[in-house]
Formats: sequence, C-alpha cells, structure tokens
Amino acid sequence: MKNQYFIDLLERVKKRNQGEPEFIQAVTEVLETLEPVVERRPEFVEAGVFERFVEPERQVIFRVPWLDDNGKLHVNRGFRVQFNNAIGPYKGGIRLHPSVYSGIIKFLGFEQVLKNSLTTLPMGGAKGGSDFDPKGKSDTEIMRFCQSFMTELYRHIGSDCDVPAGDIGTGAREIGYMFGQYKRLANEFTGMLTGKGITYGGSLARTEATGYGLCYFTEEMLNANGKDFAGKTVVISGSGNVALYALKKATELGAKVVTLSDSNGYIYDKNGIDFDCARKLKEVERRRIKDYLEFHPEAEYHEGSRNVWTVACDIALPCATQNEIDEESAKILAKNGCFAVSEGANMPSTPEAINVYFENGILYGPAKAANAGGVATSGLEMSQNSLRLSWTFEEVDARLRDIMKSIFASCDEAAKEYGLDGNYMAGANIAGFLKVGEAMLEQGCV
Ligand code: NDP
Ligand code: 2IT
Repeated sequence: MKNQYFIDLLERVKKRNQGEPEFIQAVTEVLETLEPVVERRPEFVEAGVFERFVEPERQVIFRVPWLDDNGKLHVNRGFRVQFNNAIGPYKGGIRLHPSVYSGIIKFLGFEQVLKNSLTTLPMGGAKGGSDFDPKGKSDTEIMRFCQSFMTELYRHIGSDCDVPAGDIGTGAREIGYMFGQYKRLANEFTGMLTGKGITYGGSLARTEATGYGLCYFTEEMLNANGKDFAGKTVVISGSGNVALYALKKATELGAKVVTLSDSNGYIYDKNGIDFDCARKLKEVERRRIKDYLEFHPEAEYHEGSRNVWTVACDIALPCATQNEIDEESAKILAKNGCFAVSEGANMPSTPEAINVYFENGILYGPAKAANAGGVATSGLEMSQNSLRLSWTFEEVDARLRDIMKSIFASCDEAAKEYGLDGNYMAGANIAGFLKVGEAMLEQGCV
C-alpha cells in the first residue's frame, strides 16, 4: 500500500481489532484495491467515508443458553454485526460453526456490504452467527438452540431493519426454527429472514442460487476471455449448499466435476460426481462425504481436505470456507494447468494465493462478486414477500442469471476504468464501494 492516508487508516483498524486476523485481511485487500479511488475522489476522504466504512455501525454479542436432550445446559455465544445500511436494510447470513468469533463475523459483514452493493438490489451488509456446532446434534437440540438464539436476536432484526439468512451450518431447518420463534415473539408474519421454506414465504431457486450464480458468473468471466465450462475438468471443495449446486450447474454447462470435500477429506470420481447421490447423502441424510464410496466404489476417498487442490483441473471452485487455498495449494493448481479460480466460499484464498493467481495469469473471480447470487436471490425473496406473491423457478433463475451478468460487467468495467483490466478483484471492490460511498456522502455524517 502506498497511500499514506490508507496506511494510517489500516494501522488504526489493526489496533482497534486486535486478535481478528480475518477482518484485517479483508480490510487490507479492499483498501489496497481502493487506492486509485482515494486518489481520484478526495471528497470521500474529506467526509470521512473510509473511516466509517471500516467500522461496523452496530455489533451485538449475546449469551445463548440451551438444553441438550439429556437436560444438560450449554452456553454458546451469539453475534450480529450490522456493518452498513447506507443503501438498504442490513442483510447477511448466520454462520453456526465452532470456529465463529467476532473476527469471522466482522470480516463476513464487511465483505457483505460490498457484495450486496454489487447485486444491484437495495441491501446493506451484516452477518451473524454463533460458535455452536450443529454436527451430531438432534433435531430437537437444533430447535432449542435456534429458539434461544432468536429469543435475543429478534430485538435487533426486522423486515425493514435487518434480514438474516443461511450460511455455514444454517440451512432450511435452522431458518424454519428461527422463523417460528421470531413470529411467536413479535406476533407478526413478515419476511424478516430469507431462505425460508416454500410453504411460508421462501423463494423458489434460493436453495440453488449461490452455486448456480457462481457458475453463471464464472461462465461470464470465461466467455469474456474466450473460454467456457464445456468439456473442462472442475475441482470443487466443500459438499454443502454452495458446493452441491455449483456441481449441478457446472455439470449442466458441460463440465466434469471430479471432486467434493468436507473438513475430513475429499472424494475423487473420474467419471464426474453423481449429483443426486451427493445431494441425498449431504442435504437429506446429513452424512459424511466419504460415504459416497458406498454407492460409487469406483471413486476414491483421500484424507485431508486441503489435498483436494492437488487434483489436476482446468477450473477450481472453492466452496467450503475462508483461507482454504494457501500459497502452496495455489502453486500446485497453477502447475497442474488450472486457468480459472472462482470463489463460492467467502475469502477462500489467502492473499499469497491470490498473488499466485495473478502471477500465473489465472482468471480470478473474487467471492464478493462470484458468490453474490445467494444474497441476490435473498433480495428477490424479500421483493416477493413485500409484493405478497411468488415467482416461478424459471423467473427467479432468469433474474439471477441477469444479476450475475451485470455483476461481472460492473467488475469488468470498473477494472478497465481504473486501468486494471482483467483484475476483477479490484473491479468488484471499486464498483461495490462506489455505490455505498456515494450514498454515505449524500446522507451526511451518520
Ligand atoms: P454448508 O454448511 O452447507 O457447507 C459447508 C461445507 O464446507 C461443508 O462441506 C463443510 O464440511 C465445509 N467446511 C466448513 N468449514 C470447513 C473447514 N474449516 N475446513 C474444511 N471444510 C469446511 O455451508 P454453505 O455451503 O452454505 O457455505 C459454504 C461457503 O459458502 C461459506 O464460505 C459461506 O460463507 C459461503 N457462502 C454461502 C452462501 C449461501 O447462500 N449459503 C452464499 C454465499 C457464500 P464439514 O461438514 O466437514 O464441516
Ligand atoms: O455470504 C453470503 O452472501 C450468504 N451467506 C448469503 C446471505 C443472504 O442474506 O442470503
């Protein structure tokens, strides 16, 4: 970073957010890529827009007590970080994973501000979650946790204020329990959560949206560079919501997806992963990915989730978690001839891995653009709830496809305008920031 104002600002962010490396990582990347903006637009500096941009508007941390099936009490910690509502109500998912702490929720909330801006829809950015581990819990334990979590969270959210949704560990089941509890506490039926079941206000295609959107964005990026998915070998990490529907759409677009993974290891199927089998195992039966071999004995299972990046591929779609591709893995991808990395997960590549992509001319689709299809479709769910009607799957999917095209175009154009042609990471950060920054300028010192 060369700009002294940004160097000083980043120092203050580091001091104020000690022990939160993921948040510092996200802010550093964004400030680095906004350097050309700060030089062209001094009014943002004069109005303190950047200072406000890196500081959440509100952070709530709360106790979540719940009883397990044996009557034993457990205490988890709940979070909601409402980062920025300059362009719309706060919006962003809820992560339930033992690794959750304020640094994770803050980095996700910060990224969400820019991502939501790129979607073209009026949504601010937020994130929430808990260090609760849903693995191995019964449905009744999950329900008691979700009810306790919402008993506090409900004070802070609402359809015109803050609209949470799913993320790691939070799917349709958890959203259902949280919705039920909110409705009971607030005595109102509104669209205060997205990712709801279809019978009570959910949108068709929301389940598929992040994975499908990732493939729509990636296909745009490939096409703009004279390439496409057809006939390509794809490596996908993760086997959750995003990974499964990325697998489905990439396969429909003519690619062969040869891997899926979980935190224990990965499967390799040289014939292409069988979507129906993987979906049933993971989404319906909540089993481990290695169980795929019971149905496809010709496939292989390898321990160690990071080793998935050693599988040779043309296109890599990381869909598990932050910092899952480090420098070493990126170098292996490059050596094996991978020409595109497009991110379904949030911040899955370390800064060193991103440098490797650029050094090797690998097309790089950054998370906040590439995985914005999930929240974009959440925005469409909010629109349908406000209209009190529901659109067909085809209509939502067509809107999603248009939004992903427009996100790619915004990233591409902003990168070109600032002399960074082909750097979609810089393009995403600049285009995402400009809309929020302009809104903050016009709204004064708030
Ligand atoms: P799920 O809970 O459905 O699936 C998560 C997957 O990632 C599982 O396979 C899980 O394996 C794996 N995983 C989680 N943590 C780790 C870890 N520390 N190391 C290795 N693997 C891990 O979550 P989603 O599919 O919804 O989310 C995946 C990613 O996509 C996240 O980064 C999320 O923030 C991002 N995202 C999600 C959106 C959505 O709409 N759901 C929208 C945009 C981004 P295991 O079962 O072993 O834990
Ligand atoms: O990271 C994300 O964009 C999500 N988890 C989806 C958020 C949403 O509000 O749909």
